[in-house]
Amino acid sequence: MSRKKHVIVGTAGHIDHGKSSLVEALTGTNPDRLEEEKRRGITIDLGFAFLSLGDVSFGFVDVPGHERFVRNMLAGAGGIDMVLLVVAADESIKPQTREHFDICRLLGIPRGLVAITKSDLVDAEILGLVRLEMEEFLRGSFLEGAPMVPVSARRATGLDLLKQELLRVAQATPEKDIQRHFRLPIDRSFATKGFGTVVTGTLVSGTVTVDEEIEIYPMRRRVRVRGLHSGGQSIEQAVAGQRTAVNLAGIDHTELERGMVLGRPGVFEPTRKLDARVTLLNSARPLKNRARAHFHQGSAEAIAEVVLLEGDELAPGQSQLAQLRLDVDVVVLPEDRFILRQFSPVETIGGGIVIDARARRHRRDDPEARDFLEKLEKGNREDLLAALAEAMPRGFLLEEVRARTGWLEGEIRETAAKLVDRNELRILGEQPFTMASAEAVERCGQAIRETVEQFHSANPLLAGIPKQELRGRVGNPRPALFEAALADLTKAGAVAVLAGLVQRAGRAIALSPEELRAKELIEKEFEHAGLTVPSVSAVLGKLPVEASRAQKILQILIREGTLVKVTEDFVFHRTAVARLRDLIQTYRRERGDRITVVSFKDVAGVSRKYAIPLLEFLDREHVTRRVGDERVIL
Ligand SMILES: Nc1nc2c(ncn2[C@@H]2O[C@H](COP(=O)(O)OP(=O)(O)OP(=O)(O)O)[C@@H](O)[C@H]2O)c(=O)[nH]1
Ligand SMILES: [Mg+2]
Repeated sequence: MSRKKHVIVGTAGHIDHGKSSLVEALTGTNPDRLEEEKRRGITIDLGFAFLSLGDVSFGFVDVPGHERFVRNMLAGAGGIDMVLLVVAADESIKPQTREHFDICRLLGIPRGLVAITKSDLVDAEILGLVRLEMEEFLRGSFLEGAPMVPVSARRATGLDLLKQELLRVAQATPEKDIQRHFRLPIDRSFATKGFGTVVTGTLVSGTVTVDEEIEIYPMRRRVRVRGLHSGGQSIEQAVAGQRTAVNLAGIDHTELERGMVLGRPGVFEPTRKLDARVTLLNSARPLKNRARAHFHQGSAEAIAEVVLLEGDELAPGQSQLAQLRLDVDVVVLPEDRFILRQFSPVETIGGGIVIDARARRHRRDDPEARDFLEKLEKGNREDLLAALAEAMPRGFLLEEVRARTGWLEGEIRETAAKLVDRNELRILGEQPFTMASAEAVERCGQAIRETVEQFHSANPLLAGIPKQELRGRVGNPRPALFEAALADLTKAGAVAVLAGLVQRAGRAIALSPEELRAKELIEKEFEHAGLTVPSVSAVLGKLPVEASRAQKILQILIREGTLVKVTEDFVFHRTAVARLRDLIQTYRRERGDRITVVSFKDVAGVSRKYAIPLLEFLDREHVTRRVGDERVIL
């Protein structure tokens, strides 16, 4: 069975110009489904109809023309492939003819045609005038030279020609991509008897199959597809370009609303901040930096603060890089088009194209941020991935790239491989697929080396710095990046990892058994000596190791804090020093806060030889202070 081409046609045009009547005349379905619409004779919300012509299956999205319902029109316009611009022969161009057409241009809708409706109400001369006006109006736009067909829904004239032209334009219209990620912006949600919750929308990319688990964004709830319908038929799989009704299991329809998006689990990342190129209509007033505007994308809407990145004001007809800060989460991808409407009074003022869907807050005058966006905007895939890698110096996962770019997994891997060949990127792990720029790994290695050096000089007695502590000290990169940088250094012979400790390679601090014994001997000797210590040279001279070794071991004991150096010649065990402090405090309690050298000798049980250096040591330690010949105990 040859597959039909799926094309979504959206109507556009001023109120009462005959859009819904024309859709009904073409398809046999009255798109005005609401009671209120029927009663008031106007369209309020989106209506849908289907038509099969030749090898094309059309989904019609009929929009309201009333200026108060432009936001509903926008929810439908987001998914259309071609526009059927409707203008009534008896009224010609009116405000929403212009506004709807502006919206189509801003959304980048590539093709369409014009129906001059109500042709039964005017004579040939007027019809000719309207045609001229429309040609003038469309000059220079994507609809310049597009078919323009006079029709009458009332008399059923011109419909065959219009169908022919619809088919011709549809055949030339690019089809939505079924290969890309499944994305369905919801435009309606309701409950049906026997089925339960149903949402509808235009399937803008990918495919969806019955029984599949999908995710509702931005609420991030996973549900099962119980059934699918399109054009009133039950189907097993819906593909991009189809109007699709999705019957969902495990969720109430009141929890779902227009603007939410169906997608595969874990693929998208909702965002409130996006960088974009914003364009202002010629007819709009200048847009000031940080002005608020209504933002419309897909079927979603939000309030945006527009932070201009290239000036304080955006002039009519101009475009500029900008950051949009939204009041709610949306699901957008680069190259998505959006519409901006003035905050108040509400009217369409412009639109734009998303450049970075996961933007960071950056300063307005930050040239790096601007360079980055220009790279994303103009670059090819490799440039883009390289720019992203540079922006994520801690390393990043395939999933992050996917959410930020909308690329498929295969595209990401392929692009990564090219950058690896160019030595610009490193693949750090497969499960999960982790990458970092070659430069980021290099910089991390540099930081590791510096940190290890600093650690050694601050802690000469420790073998090395624990790995986790080191990772924290070098900016907490992703474990995979840290390990890669460490492995590079190990391979290069710069550092060594022993029992979870990282040290400078070739650093030998381990003591020999002999040295260990010497260390013990020194410690014991001083511990036993209390405050009447032997001279350092006497202790070291007795050791079974050579003098320089003995000196080193003494240094180790002092750095460890086991021994306390009081003068070049006198070293005390820390327990002796602690006992001395206690004695001083007891003296203070019992005999007051003044002590002479004589009393000190008495209390400490030492001769003058020790008393003077010890008192000077206590002064330095702020235990005592010298006042004349006496000490005050502090
Ligand atoms: N004489 C004549 N009247 C028409 C024709 N098409 C529509 N009308 C009438 O024009 C009025 C508006 O038609 P709709 O089709 O509801 O117009 P619309 O553009 O859908 O209006 P909104 O959706 O509210 O913007 C209705 O009373 C129709 O009967 C036509 O070809 N000839
Ligand atoms: Mg209508």
